Amino acid sequence: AFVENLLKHPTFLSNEYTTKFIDETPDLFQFAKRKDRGTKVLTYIADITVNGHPETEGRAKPAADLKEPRAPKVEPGNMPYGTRNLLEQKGAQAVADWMKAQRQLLLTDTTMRDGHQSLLATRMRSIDMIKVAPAYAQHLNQLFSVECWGGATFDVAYRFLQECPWQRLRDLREAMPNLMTQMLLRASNGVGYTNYPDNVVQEFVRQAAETGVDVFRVFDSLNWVENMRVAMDAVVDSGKICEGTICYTGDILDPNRSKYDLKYYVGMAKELEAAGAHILGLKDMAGLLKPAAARQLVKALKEEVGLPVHFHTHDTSGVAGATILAAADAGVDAVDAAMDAFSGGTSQPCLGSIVEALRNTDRDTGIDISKVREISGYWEQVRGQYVAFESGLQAPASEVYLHEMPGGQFTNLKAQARSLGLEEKWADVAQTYADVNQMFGDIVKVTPSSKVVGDMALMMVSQGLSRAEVEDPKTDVAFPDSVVDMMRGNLGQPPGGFPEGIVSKVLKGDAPNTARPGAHLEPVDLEAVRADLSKELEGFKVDNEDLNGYLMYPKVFLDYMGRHRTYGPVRTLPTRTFFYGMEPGEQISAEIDPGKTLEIRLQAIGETDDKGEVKVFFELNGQPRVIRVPNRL
Ligand code: BTN
Ligand code: 3PY
Ligand code: ZN
Repeated sequence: AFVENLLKHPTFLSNEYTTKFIDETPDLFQFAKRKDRGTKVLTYIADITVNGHPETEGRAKPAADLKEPRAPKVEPGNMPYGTRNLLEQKGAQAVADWMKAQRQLLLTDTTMRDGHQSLLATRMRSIDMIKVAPAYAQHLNQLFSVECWGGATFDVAYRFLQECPWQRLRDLREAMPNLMTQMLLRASNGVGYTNYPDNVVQEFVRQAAETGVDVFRVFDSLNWVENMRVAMDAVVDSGKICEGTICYTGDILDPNRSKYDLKYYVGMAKELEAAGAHILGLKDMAGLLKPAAARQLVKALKEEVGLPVHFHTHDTSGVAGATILAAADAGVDAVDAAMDAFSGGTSQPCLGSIVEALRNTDRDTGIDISKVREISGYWEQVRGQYVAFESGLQAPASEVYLHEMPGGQFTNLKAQARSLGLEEKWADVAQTYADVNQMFGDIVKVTPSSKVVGDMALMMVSQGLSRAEVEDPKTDVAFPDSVVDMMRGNLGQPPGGFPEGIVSKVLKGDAPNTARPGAHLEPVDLEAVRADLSKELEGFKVDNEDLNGYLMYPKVFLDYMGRHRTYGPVRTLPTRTFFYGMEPGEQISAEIDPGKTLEIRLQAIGETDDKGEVKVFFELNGQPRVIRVPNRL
């Protein structure tokens, strides 16, 4: 009944489920608090079994006979030396020096972050990562790093997976003590979509370093180094590795696209070096860097900058593997790849194939390919559990050179266009996205600037507006909020600024702020926020991780906390159970604490009674339990 009350509560339904809800309905929360965690988890399973999960409704379902993924076995005790040991013993600069001295091409595995962010809408759950982490530690100790945090994974964990992103990081860190973890940080935008006050960014970095991030890839969505300094300084102060990153856009081979030429990138690299980066990141988020261009660019960066270079790309076009090999030839120090089963398409190129392509060459990675196959076999089983989130992109897309959408956005925007009834107009959306980019002055498109371009393009296509009409001072245009925000200067400034004409049209003549946004944001009183939050949560002890989650995403965090009180530690459920509930006769286990395991059997599902409720019959550790949930179907 509690769940029903909660879900039918007008505040919950009205989408204004903020802190007020908790203030005004303390009885509900008291009730939730009194229940033990076993009952909460059963309540979740019962609800999903009866009503389905909102996120998988109407989507493809995994085959009924698909088994729970089994991770490769590891020998207890054997923990080979890895890059994390070097970082711990000698520090960040020593790791950078070591990178430059290596002949083998160093690899970062992105499966646990960009791989699933780009292929499965970021929906991979922690349990599927944590199960295989010991195999990484034992068998893939040659990896440079494991990218497993940041980007979109932070808010998706709270928002859609009902789990704490900090706990994921802590668990992975513990399971792979010899490997460096890596995160993607959007500089002043943290892991969000907007500029945060400087002290919020600093506090976030401090906490991420403390909980377990070793390598911070820091980028700015407009390539504005000025707006990266606060985050970069915070990383350097934490003692961890600062990968100051260039976002690659345009085409250095195209003489008509001279804004982002070789000179531009070398200049930015030098700025990042001067700003204190240990490593230079080269982030090709859309997969636009062509093999011949990679050869030129990497060669120039290696000659003119003293930093090791770490290259990241996406295989949307299908030729990213060739670009990686060209970059390797030109002397790149490290590259990103995804495990075979999570590679290709809008994700990274295939890790196993890069290992094989370089075998017996002077850039041989030294990685044990049989272990790659074994671990990728696990990932293949994992991917099968998430068919509901597959994008359906079947083939490489040369179209990416037209629109320049980042890997994570491409399939996302396609789905958004579909939901707006614009599926047949996709070619139009792609062209309009390119037009908007030119109208905004040819900017870097990566979260959050890519979202702004996407919002504008969808608005134009759905309203049938052309670029000329938008730019015509006589046409009245209702610009999306994100566009207004960006033109005000709230994401910072692109090289050369935004074109005056579009700025004055969007801002209706108001003056933009062209200074660094963080310069005029008041610092947040962290302890006051902690005290308020604790009060909102009825005395719940707000630790630093919770506080940082709330500072990035206040509403998302509070919604997560509200559901957590009702459903408990659902992150420990198998993925199939989490998204689809259970079948009568099925038995699962969930380790809710180390050594405390719930053995759960679903016995039967009753009829819906006259109050619209269903009784669901379980056995919990051998004891019969009946849970009542509303039938909302
Ligand atoms: C979300 O998608 O908002 C998070 C997933 C949890 C939602 C729970 S699942 C059981 C209950 N039924 C719903 O429709 N929402 C909640
Ligand atoms: C992110 O910011 O999430 C990205 O992956 C950008 O490429
Ligand atoms: Zn990426």
